[in-house]
Amino acid sequence: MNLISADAITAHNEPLLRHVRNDYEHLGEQLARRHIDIDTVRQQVAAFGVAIPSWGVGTGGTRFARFPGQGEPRNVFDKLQDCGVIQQLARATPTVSLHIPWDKCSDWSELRDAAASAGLAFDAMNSNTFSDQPGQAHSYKFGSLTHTDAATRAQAVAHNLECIEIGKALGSKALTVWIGDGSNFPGQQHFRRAFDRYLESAQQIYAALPGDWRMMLEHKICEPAFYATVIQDWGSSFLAAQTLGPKAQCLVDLGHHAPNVNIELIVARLIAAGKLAGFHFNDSKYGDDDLDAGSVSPYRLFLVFNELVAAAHEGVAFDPAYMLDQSHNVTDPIESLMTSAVQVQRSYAQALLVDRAALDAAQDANDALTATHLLKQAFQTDVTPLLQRVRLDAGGAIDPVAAYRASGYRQRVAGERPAAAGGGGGIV
Ligand code: PSV
Ligand code: MN
Repeated sequence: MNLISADAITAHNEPLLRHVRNDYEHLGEQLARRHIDIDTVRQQVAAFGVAIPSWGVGTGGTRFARFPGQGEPRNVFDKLQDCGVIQQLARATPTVSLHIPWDKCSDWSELRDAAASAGLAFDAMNSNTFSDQPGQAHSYKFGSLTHTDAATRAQAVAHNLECIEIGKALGSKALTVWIGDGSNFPGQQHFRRAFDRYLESAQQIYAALPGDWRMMLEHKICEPAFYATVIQDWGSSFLAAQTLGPKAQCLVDLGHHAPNVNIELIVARLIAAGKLAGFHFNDSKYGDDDLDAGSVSPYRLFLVFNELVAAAHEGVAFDPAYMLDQSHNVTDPIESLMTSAVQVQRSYAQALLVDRAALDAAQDANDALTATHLLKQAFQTDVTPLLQRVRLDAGGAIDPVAAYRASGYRQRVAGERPAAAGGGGGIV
């Protein structure tokens, strides 16, 4: 795969090396005063990875319009190449999550080899029963896994089973199920019966999961069913996961909650119940805006990681899957995804800096001010030199966006990939 040359990355890094060395040393001194060993934190951060959604490298859109970018990927191989560049420069995204049928191809072993040559592996598979595909026998206009018609439900189940088969060929270990099912009018749908139908369909999918796979149930408060979605909130998701069994867990997409909902509290509850599947990271102001992770509320992202780090620190066994899920409407997707991956990595690094013993003591003493100060102290620490060092050690770029722009990659692929059509509503 034609990525960015190693020489170009070295040329970018060379003049910055001295600054990274000095800044890292300075940060190390600051952290040492707080009894934190910077090298230990660096190793933990270096082991962290967040998956890229294959659909994220294409330009997104809204219900109103989509404005295509230059050199958009034409197929799953182009998408993998873009993901390869992201990983090459930012070194925080070793896996890609596919969406079927958007990413269908004729030879899965060829795709697996292509991924390996770009230094990538496959994360969770995503099924799509929220839109109709050409030639499909039954429409999902009124639902899929919860449809009133048994044949439509069977078709949706069969699609999920196909996703599992593809995932097996690619080395994936999880299936993420998000449905758009629900209702747009009060009275349109019998709430309890629709949920029962969901369980019945999901049970058939669950039964087909290989022993070492997980089924990740993704809830969403609204859209496309704006009155009520069947898997609306973490409560519905949790009920379903409980009913299905241990391989079913709840996936938290940060954009799928009502404004002001305390997402980090939901995360804590799911960890405690052994039901946290993982995350789709993005940010939002109003709803499922799919803005870049941490672009609006970086503190909230940090607070989510604070719960994860706290649980790990306390020895709770859990293994969340991390993925970005964003729609890039006005930026180059590669730049947004690199920036978001680093933002997620940053939040993790900051959460590792929380003085857990002091926080425990402040909580036990009901010292609210000290407790919240301890979180702020970690959040306000600029860990940039640590992240730069992690990228450098792994062969990445000190400043991924600058290196990417200097490489001319987008201009190159724009010459190879014909311009995509713009026009009407895009994916969300
Ligand atoms: C739905 O809004 C969602 O978050 C699900 O994860 C889908 O798979 C994805 O977005 C599709 O864009
Ligand atoms: Mn999502």
